[in-house]
Amino acid sequence: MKEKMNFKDKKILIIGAGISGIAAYDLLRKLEAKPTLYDANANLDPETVGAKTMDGVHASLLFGEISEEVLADYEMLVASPGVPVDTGLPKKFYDAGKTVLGEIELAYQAGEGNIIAITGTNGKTTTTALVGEITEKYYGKSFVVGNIGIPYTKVAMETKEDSVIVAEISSFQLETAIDFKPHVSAVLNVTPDHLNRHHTMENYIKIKTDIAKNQTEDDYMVLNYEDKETREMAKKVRAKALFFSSERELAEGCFLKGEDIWYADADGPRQLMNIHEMKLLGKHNVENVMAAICMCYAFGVPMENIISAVKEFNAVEHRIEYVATKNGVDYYNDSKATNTDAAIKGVLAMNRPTVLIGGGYDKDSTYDEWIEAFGDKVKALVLLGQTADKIEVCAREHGFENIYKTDSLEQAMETCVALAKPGDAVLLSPACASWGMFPNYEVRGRMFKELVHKIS
Ligand code: UMA
Repeated sequence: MKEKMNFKDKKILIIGAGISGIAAYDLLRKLEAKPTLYDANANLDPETVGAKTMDGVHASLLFGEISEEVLADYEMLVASPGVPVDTGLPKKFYDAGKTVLGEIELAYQAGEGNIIAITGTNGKTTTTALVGEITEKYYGKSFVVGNIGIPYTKVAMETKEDSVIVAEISSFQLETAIDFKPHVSAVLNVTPDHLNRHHTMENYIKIKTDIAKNQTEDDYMVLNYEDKETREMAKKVRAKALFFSSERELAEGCFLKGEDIWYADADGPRQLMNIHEMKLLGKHNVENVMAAICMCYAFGVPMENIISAVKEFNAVEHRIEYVATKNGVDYYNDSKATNTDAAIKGVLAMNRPTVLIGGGYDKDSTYDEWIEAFGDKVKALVLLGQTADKIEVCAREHGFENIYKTDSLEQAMETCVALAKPGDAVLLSPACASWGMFPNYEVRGRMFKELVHKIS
């Protein structure tokens, strides 16, 4: 085991005063470091931000411009996930040979326990919540943390040697991992996302593969056999690869055969359950379940406990979440579809004519495949946000003309209510991040749900 970093008395700058930065600040204070919480947004109110930390009005805060002189004073940087690390302040720290770490590494250094770490372009949150529930039921307690919305740093001090930590880890968070070593890792799938930050697909894939960079032969990496990129990862890591497949029988791992989920290992193949016994919908969720089975079984949870927990598990909020039926129209919140791949799954899950709300923050994505997936199902596309024009152009290129552009989610909802007929569905599945209009996809999803409930 590598020696843990010592933070005591160190002057550490934390960049980003969101939930990750606030939790990092408190953790560093508890570790007797001397942290300062910095945010590029000069308009933040020190009192409001200070009140979120354990130091209240006495919190050490810095907002807006920061001089080289002040910077030179800090020996370490903790970067929040949303902060790009190849430019700006992080680059300055790297160039000066100083340590840059993020939420996952800081929590790993401060905490203890056995880690299951999950990444992938899509399905992370559902799979993390499911693995969290399976392990919680079997071990009595598990810490479910990370990109799912609870900073790992927030609970790190509560973890013990025998704690179970289930962490959803985004590519943003993996970039700043150093010694972080899960016992079981998973990369569910890799499709283009966040390329404005990671620049190339090669770089994005490398970052995802790095979830296993410190794993050894005693550890496990769960991978999707049907995703070329994740299948290839098995060759690049030391961990024992464990595959799942929705397309073929595997000699070892979890697979779908007809409508049944099977598991095979040295004891031979065995049938585990029928897919209709689970409450989650869609093929992508069968894959998430199979990944969770592999992870939990490798971690040591008995198979019968895994299967009974899988059967009880419900969909996660904001992921093709049924909201209500109003005037014969079913409303679905898929705000978590922040990229085209996730949004395609949202459209495919609909089984009726659909009025689709799309658009948001521009991540340099292309929308062709999403629009091609509309088929005859999407009857109208209601657009909002920065990407509205770009999506409109793309949709028209693909011959889809029934497009309505709006300036707000309220206006988009009014348009949907006017367009949808009894028997139709209205689906918020934007294929874009929410940033620019909302702080995050949860706020966007909740606002959508509120608007649905207000329809008379
Ligand atoms: N900021 C700067 N400088 C910058 C960029 C941002 O100062 O260059 C400041 C902003 O002004 C803002 C703060 O940083 O005040 C926001 O920090 P943040 O964007 O890291 O957001 P947090 O609230 O700390 O939440 C982060 C994750 N956010 C992102 O990755 C963008 C949350 O993931 C995560 O749940 C949380 O930490 C706990 O780990 C959200 C997300 O959208 C859900 N993730 C992306 C996704 O799922 O696609 C990756």
